[in-house]
Amino acid sequence: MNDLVPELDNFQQKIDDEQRIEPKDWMPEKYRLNLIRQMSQHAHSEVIGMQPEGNWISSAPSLYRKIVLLSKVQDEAGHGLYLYSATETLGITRAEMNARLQSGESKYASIFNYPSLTWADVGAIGWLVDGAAIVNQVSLQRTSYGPYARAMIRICKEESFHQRQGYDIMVKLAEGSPAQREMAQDAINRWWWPSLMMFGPHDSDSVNSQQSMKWKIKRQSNDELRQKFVDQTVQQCEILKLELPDPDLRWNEERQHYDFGEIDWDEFYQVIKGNGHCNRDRIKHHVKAHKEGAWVREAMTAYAGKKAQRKDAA
Ligand code: FAQ
Repeated sequence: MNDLVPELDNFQQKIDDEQRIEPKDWMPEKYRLNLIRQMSQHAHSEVIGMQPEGNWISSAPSLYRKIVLLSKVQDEAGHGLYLYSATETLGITRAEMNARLQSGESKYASIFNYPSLTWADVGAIGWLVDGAAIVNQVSLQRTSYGPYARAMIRICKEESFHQRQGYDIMVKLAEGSPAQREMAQDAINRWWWPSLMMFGPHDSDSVNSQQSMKWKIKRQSNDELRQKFVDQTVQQCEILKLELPDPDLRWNEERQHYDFGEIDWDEFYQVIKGNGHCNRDRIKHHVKAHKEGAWVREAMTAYAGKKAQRKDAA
Protein backbone atom coordinates (compact mmCIF):
# COMPACT_ATOMS: atom_id res chain seq x y z
CA MET A 1 0.00 0.00 0.00
CA ASN A 2 1.40 3.40 -0.97
CA ASP A 3 1.96 5.68 2.09
CA LEU A 4 1.04 8.71 -0.03
CA VAL A 5 -2.49 7.55 -0.84
CA PRO A 6 -4.21 9.30 2.11
CA GLU A 7 -2.22 12.46 1.39
CA LEU A 8 -3.18 12.32 -2.27
CA ASP A 9 -6.82 11.78 -1.38
CA ASN A 10 -6.77 14.74 1.00
CA PHE A 11 -5.09 16.86 -1.62
CA GLN A 12 -7.68 15.97 -4.27
CA GLN A 13 -10.47 16.58 -1.75
CA LYS A 14 -9.15 20.08 -1.07
CA ILE A 15 -9.09 20.79 -4.79
CA ASP A 16 -12.60 19.40 -5.25
CA ASP A 17 -13.78 21.58 -2.36
CA GLU A 18 -12.39 24.66 -4.15
CA GLN A 19 -9.76 25.27 -1.47
CA ARG A 20 -6.54 26.90 -2.62
CA ILE A 21 -3.22 25.08 -2.34
CA GLU A 22 -0.61 27.28 -0.65
CA PRO A 23 3.21 27.02 -0.86
CA LYS A 24 3.68 25.21 2.47
CA ASP A 25 0.86 22.71 1.89
CA TRP A 26 1.60 19.14 0.91
CA MET A 27 1.34 18.65 -2.84
CA PRO A 28 2.16 15.80 -5.21
CA GLU A 29 5.51 16.23 -6.94
CA LYS A 30 3.78 16.11 -10.33
CA TYR A 31 1.50 19.00 -9.33
CA ARG A 32 4.54 21.05 -8.32
CA LEU A 33 6.44 20.27 -11.52
CA ASN A 34 3.43 20.88 -13.75
CA LEU A 35 2.89 24.27 -12.12
CA ILE A 36 6.56 25.18 -12.48
CA ARG A 37 6.28 24.29 -16.17
CA GLN A 38 3.15 26.32 -16.84
CA MET A 39 3.86 29.29 -14.56
CA SER A 40 7.48 29.77 -15.67
CA GLN A 41 6.39 29.57 -19.32
CA HIS A 42 3.74 32.13 -18.56
CA ALA A 43 6.35 34.41 -16.92
CA HIS A 44 8.73 33.98 -19.87
CA SER A 45 5.89 34.92 -22.24
CA GLU A 46 5.32 38.19 -20.42
CA VAL A 47 9.03 39.05 -20.58
CA ILE A 48 9.71 37.91 -24.16
CA GLY A 49 6.40 39.55 -25.12
CA MET A 50 8.00 42.93 -24.38
CA GLN A 51 10.23 42.60 -27.44
CA PRO A 52 7.80 42.94 -30.39
CA GLU A 53 6.19 46.04 -28.86
CA GLY A 54 9.35 47.42 -27.28
CA ASN A 55 10.79 47.81 -30.79
CA TRP A 56 8.09 50.39 -31.49
CA ILE A 57 8.58 52.66 -28.45
CA SER A 58 11.07 54.88 -30.25
CA SER A 59 8.88 55.00 -33.40
CA ALA A 60 5.45 55.57 -31.87
CA PRO A 61 3.55 58.15 -33.97
CA SER A 62 3.01 60.70 -31.16
CA LEU A 63 4.21 61.55 -27.67
CA TYR A 64 0.88 60.32 -26.28
CA ARG A 65 1.19 56.94 -28.01
CA LYS A 66 4.80 56.67 -26.86
CA ILE A 67 3.91 57.25 -23.20
CA VAL A 68 1.04 54.75 -23.33
CA LEU A 69 3.13 52.08 -25.04
CA LEU A 70 6.05 52.59 -22.67
CA SER A 71 3.73 52.13 -19.73
CA LYS A 72 2.14 49.03 -21.28
CA VAL A 73 5.51 47.40 -21.93
CA GLN A 74 6.60 48.17 -18.36
CA ASP A 75 3.44 46.48 -17.11
CA GLU A 76 4.45 43.31 -18.97
CA ALA A 77 7.79 43.35 -17.14
CA GLY A 78 5.84 43.64 -13.88
CA HIS A 79 3.66 40.67 -14.84
CA GLY A 80 6.80 38.65 -15.47
CA LEU A 81 8.06 39.60 -12.01
CA TYR A 82 4.85 38.61 -10.18
CA LEU A 83 4.82 35.32 -12.03
CA TYR A 84 8.50 34.53 -11.44
CA SER A 85 8.04 35.33 -7.73
CA ALA A 86 4.93 33.12 -7.55
CA THR A 87 6.84 30.31 -9.28
CA GLU A 88 9.76 30.64 -6.85
CA THR A 89 7.37 29.62 -4.05
CA LEU A 90 7.46 26.15 -5.64
CA GLY A 91 11.17 25.75 -4.96
CA ILE A 92 12.86 26.88 -8.16
CA THR A 93 15.07 29.95 -8.49
CA ARG A 94 14.74 32.73 -11.00
CA ALA A 95 18.25 31.89 -12.27
CA GLU A 96 17.19 28.30 -12.99
CA MET A 97 14.07 29.48 -14.83
CA ASN A 98 16.13 31.89 -16.92
CA ALA A 99 18.65 29.18 -17.75
CA ARG A 100 15.84 26.89 -18.94
CA LEU A 101 14.40 29.66 -21.11
CA GLN A 102 17.75 30.47 -22.66
CA SER A 103 18.62 26.82 -23.34
CA GLY A 104 15.24 26.23 -25.04
CA GLU A 105 14.14 23.70 -22.41
CA SER A 106 11.33 25.99 -21.33
CA LYS A 107 8.88 27.43 -23.84
CA TYR A 108 7.17 30.83 -24.11
CA ALA A 109 4.02 31.79 -26.03
CA SER A 110 4.35 31.02 -29.75
CA ILE A 111 2.84 34.39 -30.68
CA PHE A 112 5.96 36.32 -29.73
CA ASN A 113 7.94 34.67 -32.51
CA TYR A 114 6.15 36.74 -35.15
CA PRO A 115 7.62 40.10 -36.25
CA SER A 116 5.91 43.45 -35.58
CA LEU A 117 6.33 45.10 -38.97
CA THR A 118 4.14 48.22 -38.77
CA TRP A 119 2.55 50.51 -36.17
CA ALA A 120 -0.76 48.70 -36.76
CA ASP A 121 0.90 45.58 -35.35
CA VAL A 122 1.10 47.35 -31.98
CA GLY A 123 -2.67 47.84 -32.19
CA ALA A 124 -3.25 44.24 -33.25
CA ILE A 125 -1.03 42.91 -30.45
CA GLY A 126 -2.93 44.90 -27.82
CA TRP A 127 -6.35 44.06 -29.23
CA LEU A 128 -5.86 40.43 -30.26
CA VAL A 129 -2.88 39.12 -28.26
CA ASP A 130 -3.77 40.80 -24.98
CA GLY A 131 -7.42 40.01 -25.73
CA ALA A 132 -6.59 36.30 -26.05
CA ALA A 133 -4.33 36.45 -23.00
CA ILE A 134 -7.17 37.95 -20.90
CA VAL A 135 -9.66 35.25 -21.87
CA ASN A 136 -7.16 32.64 -20.69
CA GLN A 137 -6.09 34.57 -17.59
CA VAL A 138 -9.59 35.37 -16.34
CA SER A 139 -10.09 31.63 -16.16
CA LEU A 140 -6.75 31.24 -14.34
CA GLN A 141 -7.89 33.63 -11.59
CA ARG A 142 -9.59 30.52 -10.18
CA THR A 143 -6.60 28.22 -10.59
CA SER A 144 -5.98 25.97 -7.58
CA TYR A 145 -2.53 27.30 -6.61
CA GLY A 146 -2.97 30.38 -4.40
CA PRO A 147 0.04 32.50 -5.46
CA TYR A 148 -0.75 31.94 -9.16
CA ALA A 149 -4.45 32.80 -8.75
CA ARG A 150 -3.63 35.99 -6.84
CA ALA A 151 -1.06 37.09 -9.43
CA MET A 152 -3.70 36.57 -12.13
CA ILE A 153 -6.22 38.88 -10.46
CA ARG A 154 -3.84 41.81 -10.59
CA ILE A 155 -2.54 40.95 -14.04
CA CYS A 156 -6.07 40.79 -15.50
CA LYS A 157 -6.83 44.31 -14.32
CA GLU A 158 -3.80 45.62 -16.17
CA GLU A 159 -4.38 43.46 -19.25
CA SER A 160 -7.81 44.94 -19.82
CA PHE A 161 -6.19 48.37 -20.13
CA HIS A 162 -3.72 46.85 -22.59
CA GLN A 163 -6.50 45.39 -24.69
CA ARG A 164 -8.27 48.72 -24.82
CA GLN A 165 -5.15 50.63 -25.82
CA GLY A 166 -4.68 48.17 -28.70
CA TYR A 167 -8.30 48.47 -29.81
CA ASP A 168 -8.05 52.26 -29.59
CA ILE A 169 -5.13 52.19 -32.04
CA MET A 170 -7.15 49.95 -34.37
CA VAL A 171 -10.20 52.28 -34.18
CA LYS A 172 -8.06 55.30 -35.11
CA LEU A 173 -6.46 53.47 -38.02
CA ALA A 174 -9.81 52.08 -39.19
CA GLU A 175 -11.25 55.61 -39.24
CA GLY A 176 -8.17 57.00 -40.99
CA SER A 177 -6.92 57.23 -44.57
CA PRO A 178 -7.19 54.29 -47.03
CA ALA A 179 -3.50 53.56 -46.38
CA GLN A 180 -4.10 53.44 -42.62
CA ARG A 181 -7.09 51.09 -43.04
CA GLU A 182 -5.00 48.90 -45.28
CA MET A 183 -2.23 48.80 -42.68
CA ALA A 184 -4.77 47.82 -39.99
CA GLN A 185 -6.24 45.06 -42.20
CA ASP A 186 -2.78 43.73 -42.99
CA ALA A 187 -1.96 43.52 -39.27
CA ILE A 188 -5.20 41.63 -38.57
CA ASN A 189 -4.42 39.25 -41.43
CA ARG A 190 -1.04 38.41 -39.90
CA TRP A 191 -1.99 38.28 -36.19
CA TRP A 192 -5.37 36.55 -36.28
CA TRP A 193 -4.31 32.93 -36.73
CA PRO A 194 -1.29 33.12 -34.38
CA SER A 195 -3.67 34.60 -31.75
CA LEU A 196 -5.90 31.53 -32.04
CA MET A 197 -2.82 29.33 -31.60
CA MET A 198 -2.10 30.98 -28.24
CA PHE A 199 -4.75 28.75 -26.64
CA GLY A 200 -2.69 25.66 -27.44
CA PRO A 201 -3.52 22.49 -29.38
CA HIS A 202 -7.04 21.06 -29.66
CA ASP A 203 -8.20 19.41 -26.44
CA SER A 204 -7.76 15.99 -28.07
CA ASP A 205 -4.04 16.75 -28.64
CA SER A 206 -3.36 18.61 -25.40
CA VAL A 207 -1.01 16.37 -23.43
CA ASN A 208 -1.21 18.28 -20.15
CA SER A 209 -4.92 19.12 -20.05
CA GLN A 210 -6.39 16.03 -18.47
CA GLN A 211 -4.20 16.18 -15.36
CA SER A 212 -4.26 19.98 -15.20
CA MET A 213 -8.07 20.02 -15.29
CA LYS A 214 -8.32 17.35 -12.60
CA TRP A 215 -6.07 19.43 -10.33
CA LYS A 216 -7.87 22.62 -11.40
CA ILE A 217 -4.63 24.21 -12.52
CA LYS A 218 -6.61 24.83 -15.71
CA ARG A 219 -10.31 25.59 -15.28
CA GLN A 220 -11.40 25.63 -18.90
CA SER A 221 -10.05 23.72 -21.86
CA ASN A 222 -7.97 25.12 -24.73
CA ASP A 223 -10.86 24.78 -27.21
CA GLU A 224 -13.45 26.30 -24.86
CA LEU A 225 -11.31 29.38 -24.29
CA ARG A 226 -10.45 29.72 -27.99
CA GLN A 227 -14.17 29.66 -28.83
CA LYS A 228 -14.89 32.34 -26.25
CA PHE A 229 -12.20 34.55 -27.76
CA VAL A 230 -13.52 34.08 -31.31
CA ASP A 231 -17.10 34.86 -30.23
CA GLN A 232 -16.17 38.14 -28.57
CA THR A 233 -13.66 39.28 -31.20
CA VAL A 234 -15.85 38.87 -34.29
CA GLN A 235 -18.17 41.59 -33.04
CA GLN A 236 -15.30 43.92 -32.18
CA CYS A 237 -13.97 43.48 -35.72
CA GLU A 238 -17.39 44.27 -37.20
CA ILE A 239 -17.33 47.63 -35.39
CA LEU A 240 -13.98 48.37 -37.05
CA LYS A 241 -15.54 47.41 -40.42
CA LEU A 242 -12.45 45.31 -41.06
CA GLU A 243 -12.32 41.58 -41.72
CA LEU A 244 -10.98 38.53 -39.98
CA PRO A 245 -9.04 36.45 -42.52
CA ASP A 246 -11.17 33.30 -42.33
CA PRO A 247 -13.65 32.37 -45.10
CA ASP A 248 -15.17 29.69 -42.84
CA LEU A 249 -16.09 32.10 -40.07
CA ARG A 250 -19.87 32.22 -39.60
CA TRP A 251 -22.47 32.26 -36.85
CA ASN A 252 -23.85 28.83 -36.02
CA GLU A 253 -27.41 29.26 -34.77
CA GLU A 254 -27.60 25.75 -33.39
CA ARG A 255 -24.37 25.96 -31.38
CA GLN A 256 -24.88 29.66 -30.54
CA HIS A 257 -21.21 30.17 -31.36
CA TYR A 258 -19.14 31.16 -34.38
CA ASP A 259 -17.72 28.34 -36.47
CA PHE A 260 -14.22 29.02 -37.69
CA GLY A 261 -11.63 27.45 -39.99
CA GLU A 262 -8.88 25.00 -39.09
CA ILE A 263 -5.67 26.32 -37.60
CA ASP A 264 -2.40 25.50 -39.35
CA TRP A 265 -1.03 23.17 -36.67
CA ASP A 266 2.16 22.45 -38.64
CA GLU A 267 3.01 26.11 -38.33
CA PHE A 268 2.21 26.06 -34.59
CA TYR A 269 4.46 23.05 -33.91
CA GLN A 270 7.26 24.51 -36.03
CA VAL A 271 7.12 27.74 -34.03
CA ILE A 272 7.12 26.03 -30.62
CA LYS A 273 10.02 23.83 -31.76
CA GLY A 274 12.07 27.00 -32.28
CA ASN A 275 11.64 27.47 -36.03
CA GLY A 276 9.42 30.58 -36.08
CA HIS A 277 10.43 33.88 -37.73
CA CYS A 278 11.92 35.37 -34.60
CA ASN A 279 12.72 32.52 -32.13
CA ARG A 280 16.49 32.88 -32.41
CA ASP A 281 16.45 36.67 -32.23
CA ARG A 282 14.15 36.69 -29.21
CA ILE A 283 16.46 34.43 -27.19
CA LYS A 284 19.60 36.17 -28.45
CA HIS A 285 18.17 39.48 -27.27
CA HIS A 286 17.21 38.00 -23.90
CA VAL A 287 20.73 36.61 -23.37
CA LYS A 288 22.26 39.99 -24.27
CA ALA A 289 19.93 41.95 -21.96
CA HIS A 290 20.53 39.44 -19.16
CA LYS A 291 24.32 39.81 -19.50
CA GLU A 292 24.11 43.59 -19.66
CA GLY A 293 21.97 43.60 -16.53
CA ALA A 294 24.45 41.53 -14.50
CA TRP A 295 25.87 44.64 -12.79
CA VAL A 296 22.39 45.63 -11.57
CA ARG A 297 21.85 42.21 -9.99
CA GLU A 298 25.33 42.33 -8.42
CA ALA A 299 24.75 45.84 -7.05
CA MET A 300 21.40 44.83 -5.57
CA THR A 301 22.88 41.72 -3.94
CA ALA A 302 25.74 43.78 -2.47
CA TYR A 303 23.29 46.40 -1.17
CA ALA A 304 21.05 43.74 0.41
CA GLY A 305 24.18 42.26 2.08
CA LYS A 306 25.17 45.65 3.48
CA LYS A 307 21.66 46.29 4.77
CA ALA A 308 21.60 42.90 6.50
CA GLN A 309 25.02 43.60 8.06
CA ARG A 310 23.83 46.97 9.38
CA LYS A 311 20.72 45.36 10.82
CA ASP A 312 22.82 42.69 12.57
CA ALA A 313 25.17 45.34 13.99
CA ALA A 314 22.31 47.50 15.32
N1 FAQ B 1 2.90 28.70 -27.20
O1 FAQ B 1 -0.79 20.21 -23.30
P1 FAQ B 1 -0.92 21.62 -23.77
C1 FAQ B 1 0.61 37.29 -22.74
C2 FAQ B 1 2.82 23.88 -25.54
S1 FAQ B 1 0.71 35.97 -21.74
C3 FAQ B 1 3.93 27.90 -26.87
O2 FAQ B 1 -2.27 22.08 -24.17
P2 FAQ B 1 -1.00 23.32 -21.44
C4 FAQ B 1 0.72 38.65 -22.14
C5 FAQ B 1 2.62 23.52 -24.08
O3 FAQ B 1 3.46 24.31 -23.24
C6 FAQ B 1 0.59 34.60 -22.83
N2 FAQ B 1 3.76 26.64 -26.41
O4 FAQ B 1 -0.28 22.59 -22.67
C7 FAQ B 1 1.25 39.59 -23.14
C8 FAQ B 1 2.95 22.05 -24.11
O5 FAQ B 1 4.36 21.87 -24.12
P3 FAQ B 1 5.18 21.47 -22.75
C9 FAQ B 1 1.00 33.38 -22.19
C10 FAQ B 1 2.50 26.22 -26.28
O6 FAQ B 1 0.06 23.92 -20.64
C11 FAQ B 1 0.43 40.09 -24.15
C12 FAQ B 1 2.46 21.62 -25.48
O7 FAQ B 1 2.37 22.77 -26.28
N3 FAQ B 1 -0.09 32.87 -21.41
O8 FAQ B 1 0.42 37.05 -23.87
C13 FAQ B 1 1.39 27.00 -26.59
O9 FAQ B 1 -1.96 22.40 -20.80
C14 FAQ B 1 0.94 41.00 -25.08
C15 FAQ B 1 1.10 20.93 -25.40
O10 FAQ B 1 0.07 21.86 -24.99
C16 FAQ B 1 0.07 31.76 -20.65
O11 FAQ B 1 1.14 31.20 -20.61
C17 FAQ B 1 1.63 28.30 -27.06
N4 FAQ B 1 0.64 29.12 -27.41
O12 FAQ B 1 -1.87 24.47 -22.16
C18 FAQ B 1 2.57 40.01 -23.07
C19 FAQ B 1 -1.13 31.34 -19.86
N5 FAQ B 1 0.27 26.29 -26.36
O13 FAQ B 1 5.04 22.62 -21.80
C20 FAQ B 1 3.08 40.94 -23.99
C21 FAQ B 1 -0.81 30.17 -18.96
C22 FAQ B 1 0.67 25.08 -25.92
O14 FAQ B 1 4.49 20.23 -22.22
C23 FAQ B 1 2.25 41.43 -25.00
N6 FAQ B 1 -0.68 28.96 -19.69
N7 FAQ B 1 2.00 25.04 -25.89
O15 FAQ B 1 6.57 21.26 -23.22
C24 FAQ B 1 -1.72 28.17 -20.07
O16 FAQ B 1 -2.88 28.50 -19.84
C25 FAQ B 1 -1.40 26.87 -20.74
O17 FAQ B 1 -0.05 26.55 -20.48
C26 FAQ B 1 -1.66 26.88 -22.28
C27 FAQ B 1 -1.23 25.53 -22.88
C28 FAQ B 1 -3.16 27.06 -22.54
C29 FAQ B 1 -0.87 27.97 -22.97
